[in-house]
Amino acid sequence: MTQAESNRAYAPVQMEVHGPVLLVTINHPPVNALGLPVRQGLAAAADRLEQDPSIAAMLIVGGGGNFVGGADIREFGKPRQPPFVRDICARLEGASKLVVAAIQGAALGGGLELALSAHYRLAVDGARLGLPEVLLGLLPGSGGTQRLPRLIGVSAALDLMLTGRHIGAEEALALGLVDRIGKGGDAAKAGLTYVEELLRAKTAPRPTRSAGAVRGDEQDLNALAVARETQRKRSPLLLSPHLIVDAVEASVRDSFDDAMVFEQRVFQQCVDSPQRAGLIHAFFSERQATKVPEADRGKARPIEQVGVVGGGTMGAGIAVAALNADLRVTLLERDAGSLARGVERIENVYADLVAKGRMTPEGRDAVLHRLTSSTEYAALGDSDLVIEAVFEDMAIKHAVFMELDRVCKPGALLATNTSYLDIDEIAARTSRPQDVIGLHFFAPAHVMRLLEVVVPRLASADAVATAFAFARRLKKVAVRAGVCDGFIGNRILSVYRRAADYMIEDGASPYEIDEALRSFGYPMGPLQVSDLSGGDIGWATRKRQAATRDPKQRYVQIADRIAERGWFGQKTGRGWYLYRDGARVGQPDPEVLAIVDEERKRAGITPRPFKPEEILRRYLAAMINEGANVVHEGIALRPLDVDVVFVHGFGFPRFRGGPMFYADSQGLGSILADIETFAKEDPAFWRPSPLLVELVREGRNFASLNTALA
Ligand code: 3H9
Repeated sequence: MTQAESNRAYAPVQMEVHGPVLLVTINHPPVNALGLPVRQGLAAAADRLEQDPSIAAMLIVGGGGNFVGGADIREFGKPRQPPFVRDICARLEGASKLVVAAIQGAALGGGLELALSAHYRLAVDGARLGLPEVLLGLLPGSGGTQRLPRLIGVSAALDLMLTGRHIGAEEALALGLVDRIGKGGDAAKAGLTYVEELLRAKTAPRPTRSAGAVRGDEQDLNALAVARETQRKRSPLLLSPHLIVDAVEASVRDSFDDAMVFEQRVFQQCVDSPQRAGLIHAFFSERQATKVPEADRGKARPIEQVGVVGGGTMGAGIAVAALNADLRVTLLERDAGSLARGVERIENVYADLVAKGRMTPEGRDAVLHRLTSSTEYAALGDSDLVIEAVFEDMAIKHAVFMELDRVCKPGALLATNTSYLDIDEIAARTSRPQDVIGLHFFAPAHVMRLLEVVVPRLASADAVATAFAFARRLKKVAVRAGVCDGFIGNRILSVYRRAADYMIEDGASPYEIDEALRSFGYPMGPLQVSDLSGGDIGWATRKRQAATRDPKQRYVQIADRIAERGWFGQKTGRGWYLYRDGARVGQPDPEVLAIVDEERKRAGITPRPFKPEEILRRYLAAMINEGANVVHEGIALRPLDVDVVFVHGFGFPRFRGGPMFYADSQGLGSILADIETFAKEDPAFWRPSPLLVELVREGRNFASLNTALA
């Protein structure tokens, strides 16, 4: 290959002439994002279209399987450099020659906006179209808020922009978003045929800005009003959904050019917001978390057959998660009765989906066909992976792993779903500790996306790589954790929950705690969560920890007093809240407040008022400080791993990026100052993490540790 040929091969935007058609291919791995080199290439292609008299039309396609994954989101927050996507779009739309986009793979965000500025669009099977900017705290900022409603109508455009959902070629055709579906999967080939056809028919350019689907009638106004009200209820703290509605309203109210000015203004407002920074941090962190040293070194083993030991809530949920990933599953229980109940739990999940119309009976049967069940360990002999989800008792786990060691084929990955037990100790009971790992699912296991991959000392790199590949197959967000009591999530949880308990005993009502956390963006407060998951779970943990608890450590007994009454939350009709007549939303319970009062008296505490701001500062400082400890000890590889765990497993508001990202945004100095202030009243609990102290001393932040490893 000559140098010229090789330059051409690696150009982010390539141009090839096919008769009268200029074929423009965007080739910028991994997803053809519209970074500066792509924008420059597209601007050059627009020049060529305008200037070359032998060219009658332009066809834009993406190379490497995707059209365009959107703006290059690494560029947000940095100085913007022209040419801008919106200007390129305007030039293409205004071209006097025909511009066609042929979409293969993802056409998302700025990628779809580019396609919207073409005069005609074709999508091949498997294409995914969408404007997911809202998920990144943004709005479509290259004309999407104006062209999409004009093309497909206000209501459909609002739906796509406010959910950020991806749609396939068929739905895009039905909505009028594309004009044709190309068969065969090759966008360039199908696109060239289409352009030739359009040229033969002497089809004129058709600017989307002049499309007529915005009518400004009652239906449009009603769709806007409904969207506004829905977002007010659903996302009161978010900025971009509300601005999206405003921008679409501008499409109804203003001329295209005026509305574009408005779009640009509100887009910039989103770009400048901390929510955008938090959401983009969350996006990259999820991907970064899967980059662990062992996954590079090791080789993932194939997994098709999964064994699940234990058919309780967790085991059944894990089985469903594996079945949903097209895997074959064998459920094992110790006796026929438990096995039947386990299988029933799994069947119920699918029965529910069928009842809700989200699955056909045939689809359910096909899934359940891949499920087998047994009470004999021998049935797990050909499993590639076995996940144990039995009672949290070390002796029982030992027995299970000794059996697995006996029956499983060599190379099978043996995983425990324990939430806190020492996996090194479990591994040591087998003759193959290199194949033992923790796969810590969160309930309900088929719904919650977080999976902690807990890596014991002797686990092989292949075992870790296999666990991460398995997580990807299950579409889980996997985070590597080291072995300690509670791993990343539950260990940190136990500390900030203590901070909450202390505040309750010192004078904050449980309901004030929940309210403060909801106002921060949590969907539920910690006590509501406790009621939902069952107060008996935390009670059992506290009883287990009692033997090893430092007797000098402050211990608040309020939760125990509630649990002792059998008030375990929603399932028993009362817990921290009262659930009258099976209600799912609890009411504050005066009897709980009386228990709190009694306990304060017993502990000799005179209650004092807590402002919401103080509640948040204490709760978050405890979380961040323990997060720093977890990173310091190597339990989490990086601060971003803690962020991913909290966003996906513990309801931490995604738009705040995660606790460690949030700490950086507040300034680590102020978090440390808070901890030092709180330490004056309880130095045993409020011990600044050595890592936090070090970072503050060096004027660094948690992000500096993310980039060091990225
Ligand atoms: C926007 O467009 C604003 C406009 O309205 C206005 C201005 C024009 N930029 O997910 P994957 C990286 S906002 C930079 O594992 P998949 C990703 O980090 C944007 N990088 O692959 C990863 O990197 P690494 C609107 C990006 O096949 C690698 O690509 N667009 C971008 O499972 C592979 O990613 C979106 O919100 C990007 N835009 O899924 C779409 N996208 O290998 C966001 C990805 O170093 N992207 N990367 O870890 C996606 O949804 C998925 O990545 C996609 C591919 C479906 C495209």
